[in-house]
Amino acid sequence: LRKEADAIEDPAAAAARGEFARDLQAALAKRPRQLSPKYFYDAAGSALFDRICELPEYYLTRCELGLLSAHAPEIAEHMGAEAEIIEFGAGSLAKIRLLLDALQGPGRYLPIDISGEHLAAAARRLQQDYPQLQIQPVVADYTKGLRLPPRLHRGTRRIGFFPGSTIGNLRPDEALRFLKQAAALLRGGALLLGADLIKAPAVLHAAYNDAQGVTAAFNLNLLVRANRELGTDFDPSGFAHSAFYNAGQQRIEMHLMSLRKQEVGVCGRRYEFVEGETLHTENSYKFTIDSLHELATHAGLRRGPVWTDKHRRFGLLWLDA
Ligand code: AVI
Repeated sequence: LRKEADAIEDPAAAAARGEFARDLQAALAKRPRQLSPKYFYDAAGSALFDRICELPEYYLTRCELGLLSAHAPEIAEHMGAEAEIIEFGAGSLAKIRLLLDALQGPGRYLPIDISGEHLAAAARRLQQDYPQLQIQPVVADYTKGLRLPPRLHRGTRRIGFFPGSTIGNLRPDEALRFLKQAAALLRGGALLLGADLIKAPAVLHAAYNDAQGVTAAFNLNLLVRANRELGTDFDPSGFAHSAFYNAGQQRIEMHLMSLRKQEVGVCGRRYEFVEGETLHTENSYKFTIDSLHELATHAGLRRGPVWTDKHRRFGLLWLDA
């Protein structure tokens, strides 16, 4: 059955699976063991992330939605009419709705996401609610060289939207590369960037160690996904979710920690985990407004207005490209 399914798998899915297998093997072969967080987002992982956004401890989404709805008219004014909006890592397309409600008919909306099924379903729902809007979903890994369809009209302003502090999941060198790429793609327009700010470690810790265990399920789903897609034999009950604030690096680290000595098979190779050994699955960097401006300036973006909540938990930055 597996062979038959492989035979009819579309080439893009097969290539993605091959990349996942190679990256997982490379991650397990080195020390410390670390894998890109992009592998969290299969359909189940994307649904779990949507649940994380609703958790009482996970203030990021609520804060950002609050900022977007409070300042949407002002943001819309900066965007101007007829601009096209390009959202990087668009997920379930909830945040853009706040801007769309304030904008008078953007030219076009291009949501970019790595999870094709999730994006297609979200785009269909959005289209139902905004029938006049031209939506053109792009399934791509926006951290790699990105090619976009040509501008709608010559001179159409492109506004990038990179919310959710997803920038924090990139390594600092990747974040800089991404911003440089965004500056080039958006030249003449701007980037609206949402980022989580440094705060009391206890608040950060709670956001990634929720009482309902949704973040733990999100982290462990990586192993379930590997078993399903790659035929690995991870025992998810043999691993525990571990998340903590690394103050020196100004980041939350998420790991999957082996609860015992065990061996795992990945595409014909076996890898040993000793008790307590981890697979580092995600970094979530936290910033200051100054550190974000410094990064953006380095990438060739120019600082514009900043919106933040009264506790300065989250920042929304306008950066001219
Ligand atoms: C998508 N990203 C910004 C989330 C974050 O907070 O770093 C992913 C996440 N990981 C655990 N909880 C949420």
